[in-house]
Amino acid sequence: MWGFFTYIQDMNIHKNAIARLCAVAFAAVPFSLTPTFAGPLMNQLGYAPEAEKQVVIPGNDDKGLEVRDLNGKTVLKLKAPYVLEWEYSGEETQVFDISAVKTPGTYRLFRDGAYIGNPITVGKNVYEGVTKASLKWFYYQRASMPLVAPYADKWVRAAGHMDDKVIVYGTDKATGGKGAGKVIKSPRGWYDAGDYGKYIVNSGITVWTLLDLYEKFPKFADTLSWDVPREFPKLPLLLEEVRYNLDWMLTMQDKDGGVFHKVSSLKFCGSVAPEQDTAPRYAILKSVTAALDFAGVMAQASVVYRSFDKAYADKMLKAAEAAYAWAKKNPEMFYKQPSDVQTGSYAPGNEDGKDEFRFAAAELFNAKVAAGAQADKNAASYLEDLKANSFTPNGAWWGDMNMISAFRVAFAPKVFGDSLAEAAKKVVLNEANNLRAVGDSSAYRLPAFPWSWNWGSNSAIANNGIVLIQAYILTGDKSYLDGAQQCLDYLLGKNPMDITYVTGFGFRSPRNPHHRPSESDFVDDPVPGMLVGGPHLGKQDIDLEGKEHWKCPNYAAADKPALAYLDDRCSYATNEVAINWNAPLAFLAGALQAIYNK
Ligand code: G3I
Ligand code: 9MR
Repeated sequence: MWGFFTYIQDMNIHKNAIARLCAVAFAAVPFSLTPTFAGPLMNQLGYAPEAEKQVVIPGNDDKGLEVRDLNGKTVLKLKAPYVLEWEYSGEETQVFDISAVKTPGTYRLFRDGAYIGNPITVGKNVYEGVTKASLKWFYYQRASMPLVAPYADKWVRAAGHMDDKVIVYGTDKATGGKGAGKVIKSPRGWYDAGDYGKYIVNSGITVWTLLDLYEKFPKFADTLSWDVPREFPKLPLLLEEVRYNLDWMLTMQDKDGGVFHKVSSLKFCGSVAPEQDTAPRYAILKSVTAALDFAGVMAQASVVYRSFDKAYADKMLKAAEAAYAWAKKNPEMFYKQPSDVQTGSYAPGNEDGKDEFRFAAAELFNAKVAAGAQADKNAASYLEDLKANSFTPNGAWWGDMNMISAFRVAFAPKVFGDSLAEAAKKVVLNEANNLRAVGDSSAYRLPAFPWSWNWGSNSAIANNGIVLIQAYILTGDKSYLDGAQQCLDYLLGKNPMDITYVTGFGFRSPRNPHHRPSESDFVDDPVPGMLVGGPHLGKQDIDLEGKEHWKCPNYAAADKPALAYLDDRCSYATNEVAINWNAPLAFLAGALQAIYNK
């Protein structure tokens, strides 16, 4: 269907026509009534034998629940539990705990003698597939190279954005405007999301999360394999994929140590394939957040890659130190989107800088120690900077790297000293305790706060799960692992939409993500393994300024955050995909897979 839009694009019909067509698309979207699915709502991919298994059924009647194996034998009978109301959907629900079902197999649920819902799988490797697919998706996001068979399966495409003639945009106060207009090479890297921009800030939390999955579960990560062309066969596959983006990030550093904020065209292109987007591309401005996110990730990567490639590790550590030095000289140079640039900014709400300084200082000190350079004067200054900047309890997102720095320090008392490590551990466990308390008492058993329901809410839930995984590793307390399970269960089906929010997985999954390669490829199935942004009340994608709501009554009228989702390509506020959303999904699914399959 979306090939049709591409065809229109090729006919150069005015861009607004595309927007109007989106309106029509909203009107045409076959919509069901507000989702009050009879349920049962559950993790549609199943559960590990020892995992907590909870089934949510909207409603409030007194019927119990029966679990039967495929031979029809009843293995568990439960009475109707108490009824709770979920503030984020307005539903009354009943939660049935079927954790006692541990024998691997497939089961069915019965209520009042009737079979309800989907089959439930209990087994050892239920999250291996989604972990691999969510990691392989980064290959599908690669700029500057073609995706070919057999690796890309039916989603083969030509190379787009070689980025070998990227124009430096705008004056550069820190170097007296010498940068403007020069042309640089900035190839490779991952497209950020449904668009074709490449953004340093969003690469920061994304790369950190993927490398931390490797740091926390190296043996598990080494068992993962997916079918992609190999360029560095001596590297573990996960590290080779991340290197594709690290290589691009290194091209974004200027001679003065500063780091360009992003590479993109000046405006978003239409729903076209990468090779059809031929507008000039720019390296747009430098920023202190880009410099610090770059510094933190390069320092982390220098530790992770050191045993595989010392020269590469040394290059990254040197780049990290230069970026940090530039940031110290330009602490207020926050990104301000120029008026003629309309691509993503990763800036509003991110003009604090303290969290990025904390993140970079922690990673740099850790890297200096790993490189045997703790006596170096720079190392001492990184530690001083870190100590001068106490931790705050906010959850991790692209605009707040604090929790990421707390993860680093909490796990390394030998590097940072007991008192700093204890302070960091306290921040992590405090957040985990708050999440666990909400998860264990909410009507959907979901560790979510009111502020989890922003643009990209699914990534907020995944990042909440990561806090709980980190707390489990720090303490061995399984209640944290159960909380992480609750987060993954929501993303994979235990939600009011009764879908998994990951393309290509589960009984029902998103079909129309806001993802230009999927919209323009004449392949009906979207690229698999992508976590869509998820519901929230922002509705930035609906023209609400005094005009009639687009004909998508449930989405436009939704007044509860967990219901405000629309599986439509035009809904970039709820149905786009992004690298900083897939990374925590891969971490969460991978961590549960690694822990339950030790
Ligand atoms: O932080 C405030 C919070 O205090 C407030 O309560 C809340 C509700 O008003 O808003 C929060 O700010 C939101 C911010 O994300 C942080 O969550 C903004 O409203 C919201 O507009 C902003 O959305 C960002 C979106 O770009 C639009 O700028 C998303 O986080 C960000 O993930 C998304 O990123 C885009 C890239 O720019 C381009 N590539 C696609 C990518 C994914 O959509
Ligand atoms: O495709 C763009 C997506 O990556 C961004 O997250 C989103 C918000 O910045 O904007 C999308 O581009 C839309 C633009 O904002 C408005 N006109 C339609 C564009 C394509 O849907």
